[in-house]
Amino acid sequence: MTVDSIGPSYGITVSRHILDSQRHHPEATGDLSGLLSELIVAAKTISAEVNMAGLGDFLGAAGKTNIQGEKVQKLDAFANTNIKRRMARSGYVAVMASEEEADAIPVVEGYEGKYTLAFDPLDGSSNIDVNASIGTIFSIHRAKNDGYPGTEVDLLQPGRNQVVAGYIIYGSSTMLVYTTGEGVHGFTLDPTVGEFYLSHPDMHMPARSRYYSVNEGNTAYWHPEMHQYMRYIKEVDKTTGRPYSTRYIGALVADFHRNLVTGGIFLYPCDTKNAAQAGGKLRLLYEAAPLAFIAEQAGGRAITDDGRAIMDIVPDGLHQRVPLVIGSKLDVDLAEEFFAGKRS
Ligand code: P6P
Repeated sequence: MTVDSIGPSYGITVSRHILDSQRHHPEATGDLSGLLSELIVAAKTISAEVNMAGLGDFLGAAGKTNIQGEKVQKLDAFANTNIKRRMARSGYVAVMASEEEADAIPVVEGYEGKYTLAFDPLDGSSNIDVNASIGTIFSIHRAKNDGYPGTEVDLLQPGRNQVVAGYIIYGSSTMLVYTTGEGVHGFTLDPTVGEFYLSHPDMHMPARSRYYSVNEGNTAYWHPEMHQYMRYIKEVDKTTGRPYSTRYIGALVADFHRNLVTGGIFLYPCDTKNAAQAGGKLRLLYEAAPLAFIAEQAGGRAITDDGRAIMDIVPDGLHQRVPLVIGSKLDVDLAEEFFAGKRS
């Protein structure tokens, strides 16, 4: 990606891009475009608050704990409420799931639409008070019964069924990255006019990288195969580009976005840190599956540490956790060999 390639696309707003994409589907009713447009309004509102968090009363904890057992930050609560209320009355959604809500979220009666929306309203919120990058992740499926109130059954679909997946990263700039299954496209918010402009058309994740993203604080809790993989990528061997460099922001959306742009591998395997993380820390429905859709569309891979494709896993609950190995294809392939015991 070079600066020059941003120039000619600058004038394409995300709304224009969505409508152009819709033209490829004569059967489209415009509902999906409408859903995305509403979600983008919520994102702009969240971005504005995130960018001023230090000025108002938005830093710190909200004084409650969510279904994940995590302290809810004030901005978490704001982002969650903002998305929930806007989308519940959009007329495009049948049912929603949020990281911040224990149960499926119904929409306003009479406003039932044809899609489901699962979202992490503010991923990486431990970064809020230290002004590090955070983000919103979303996943959209077709509901099973168009126009009727949706249920948890409509939400518990494998990532392979996703219609749209995307995220908004609130970083040095606010970016929207999404896929409808026709490539991955990035848009940068111009806050002076409140528009997302196409800045990263047709994004591709480099096949091989030299960056790894992992919480080394969990080393004592890893399985032997993870230790063997980590030892390998840290060995000195210039002919194979080793040792890799470590980059870890502590917000999945930020670590994933960097790896999408520069290449890299993110690993959060099963560990013995605590029972809640025995099956992995990250949530399938609104973290791993949407990012897996984007990764695969950008030429990357996303698997569990026992080699299952994230996109093939049928969720058994709204907040099911999974181990996650995601990023540059050849790097994930290599990790997979170690985890399968084919290399040591
Ligand atoms: P750890 C943030 O809380 C999150 O869910 C992801 O965004 C991030 O990748 C992960 O947890 C960080 O976990 O254990 O390294 O703090």
